[in-house]
Amino acid sequence: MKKATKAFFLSLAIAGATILSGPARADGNLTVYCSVQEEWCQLMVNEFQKATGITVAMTRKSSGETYAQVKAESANPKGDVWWGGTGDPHLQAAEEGLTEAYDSPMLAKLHPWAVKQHETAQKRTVGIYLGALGYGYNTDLLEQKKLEAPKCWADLIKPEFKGEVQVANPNSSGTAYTFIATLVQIMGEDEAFKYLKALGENINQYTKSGAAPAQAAARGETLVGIAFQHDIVTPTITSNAPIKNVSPCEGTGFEIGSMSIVKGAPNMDSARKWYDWALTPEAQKLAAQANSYQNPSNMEAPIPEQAPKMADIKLIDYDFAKFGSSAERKRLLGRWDKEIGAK
Ligand code: S7P
Repeated sequence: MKKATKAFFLSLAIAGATILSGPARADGNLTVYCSVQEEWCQLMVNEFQKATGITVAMTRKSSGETYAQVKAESANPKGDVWWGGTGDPHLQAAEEGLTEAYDSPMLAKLHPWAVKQHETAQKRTVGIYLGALGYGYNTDLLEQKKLEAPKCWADLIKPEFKGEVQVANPNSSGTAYTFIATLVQIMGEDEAFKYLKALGENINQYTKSGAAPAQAAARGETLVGIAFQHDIVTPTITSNAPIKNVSPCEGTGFEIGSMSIVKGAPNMDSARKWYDWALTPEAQKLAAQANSYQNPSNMEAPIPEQAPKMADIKLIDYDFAKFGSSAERKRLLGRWDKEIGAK
């Protein structure tokens, strides 16, 4: 047989064998829904692929949006792991049976707050990091506008801040839901909604993503951005932005950033491998490399030196079981839509 003909038959045989053996083994793939900043999502994916050889398809969406996607796909799940994002929607997904119970061998290495999140969710989610809520203001704009520096939540509803404040929409953003739940826990629900209504007068935009207001304040597009404090630190490191971080004087809420395996995940073995790996100190150290400065949940993972110091922040005793419950989250979002969002 001539060389070219031989090569032709050889390629046919290889193609046939590939078709007969079917697609790549399901466990060699993984679909991750990621709810932190894109840079961190991408770094995690790259390092996991290197460490395991598993091919990862990743989509980045805010926490509320990912919750909605997991729910919409529940009859025919497409995602395997939901990694990152505020804990409340992960707890809601757990309660609604959208995620899978799992006991990772890494649990013993985690801080008690991360394990408590796992227990609250009947093992269907786990804490991966901690971050406090606050706001940042652009120091150049503050000086230009000759305004006194805000220190408290109460300052943000003053008339001089009209049109100067940005926060996300709580339907898409876990950060913004944490904000509402924080106010309700500090002020009581009716006072909190009065506050949100007054704040509405000063809001220039309800963004989709929770970190966007911090980035906008860093760029001088808004004077104040309400966000997690670690998201306010990031632009000071990446672009030396003139933004000052504030821990509000009344106290503030915090998030237990969480991770869950989707119920009926098509690639369950790979999902568990990701879950165990994401709880190692090596994986958690990647956050700072991607300019994300939360407090990690593995006790052996170092807290980045740039991370806001939790001990210096007046933290409320955030009731995750209540504010992560399906009924409460639905009710508060419904009330926000009716009284604030629709206006
Ligand atoms: O940027 C990191 C971070 O703040 O983003 C997560 C957040 O839920 C995603 O943003 P949304 O508010 O848009 O949902 C936080 O968990 C995380 O610390």
